[in-house]
Amino acid sequence: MFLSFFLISSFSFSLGQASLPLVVNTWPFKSAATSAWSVLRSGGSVLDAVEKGCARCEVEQCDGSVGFGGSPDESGETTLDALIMNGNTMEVGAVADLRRIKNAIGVARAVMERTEHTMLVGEAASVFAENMGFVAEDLTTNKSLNIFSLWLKGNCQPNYRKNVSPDASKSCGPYRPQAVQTQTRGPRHVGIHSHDTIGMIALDQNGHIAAGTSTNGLNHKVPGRVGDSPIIGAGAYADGSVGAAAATGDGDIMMRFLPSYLAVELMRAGADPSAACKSAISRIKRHYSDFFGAVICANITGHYGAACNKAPSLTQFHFMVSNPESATPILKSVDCF
Ligand code: SD4
Repeated sequence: MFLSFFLISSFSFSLGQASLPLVVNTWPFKSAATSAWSVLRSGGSVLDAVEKGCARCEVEQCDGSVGFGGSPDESGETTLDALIMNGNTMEVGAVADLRRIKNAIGVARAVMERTEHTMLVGEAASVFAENMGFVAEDLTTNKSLNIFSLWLKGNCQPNYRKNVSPDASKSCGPYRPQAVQTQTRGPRHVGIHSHDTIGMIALDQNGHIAAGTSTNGLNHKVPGRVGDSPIIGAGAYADGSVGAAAATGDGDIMMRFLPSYLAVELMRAGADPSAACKSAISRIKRHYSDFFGAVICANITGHYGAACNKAPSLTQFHFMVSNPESATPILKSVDCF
C-alpha cells in the first residue's frame, strides 16, 4: 500500500493537473514545507515563503545539515551557506562561509534587499549581518563538538585533502603540497548521512516565483570551503518566465555543472520539470557516475518534478510538495536512475 502510493505519486507528479500556489522542497523536511505553505496560503509573498521555510530548517537543524551545530569543519566550526532568488526581478542575495549567525537565509535576503551586491562571504558577511541586527552567537553545540572530537580521535578521517603530505589518510596535518601528484580525483566521503541541504521553490497564482537554499555544508570540510548551495544556478535558480530549480548533494561536484540553471533552461526549451531535472542529473553523471545528488524543478504552470542519481547511499529521493490538492504538504518520492 505504502509502496504503491509512492509509485503512483512519483509517476503522476509531472503529468497531473497543476494547481497553484505551489511549494516544493528537498528532503522530507515537513515543517519547513508547512511554514512556507502557510505564508503562501495567507497571501504572503513567495520570497517570504522561501525565507520562512528555509529558516524553519535552520532553527530545527534539519537532519543536522541545515543551521547551527552541524557539519563542523576541520577546525570544529560550523559555517553556513544560503541563497535566495527572486525569479521575477532576477535579484539574488547569497551568503557563504557565514560564521556566528544562525539565520543564514535571512542574511542572504538582507544582502539582496540592503545592498547592491549579490553575495557576501566569510567574516565580513558576519559583520554585515551583525550590523543588520542579526544576533551573533556560537554555532557550536555538544553534538558538533562530539562529531569533531571523534574525528580528531580518528586521525581526522575522512577528510577532503589530496596530494598533500604527510599522507592525509593517516594524519591531521599540517598538510603541505606533495611534490608529485598521484591522485587526480580525491575519494568522496559524502552521502546521505553527511549532508541534506534544504532547497525550496515557491510559486503563487500571480506568476511570482522564488527559490532558495540553506545548508551547513559538509562534515570536516576544509575551512573556507563553500558548497553549491549559495552559488546562483548551482544551488538554486528561478526565472519568472520559466520556472525554478534547486539542488542538493555533493556540492563540490554539482556546482561544476550549474544543474539548477541547466534545468531552468531546459524547461525554457520545452522540457517538462521531471525531464529537465533528469537531464541536469545526467549531465553530471557523465563525468561522475556515482555522485550523490538530486534536483527539484517546477515550471510556472505549477507542474513539478525531481530526479536523483543512483548512488550507494541514495536509491530514492524524497521531497515535499505543497499545493491546493492537499490540506497539508505531501511527501513525494522518485526512484534514482
Ligand atoms: C554542499 N550541497 O554544501 C551542499 C550540501 C548538501 O544535500 O546538500 N546537501 O555541498
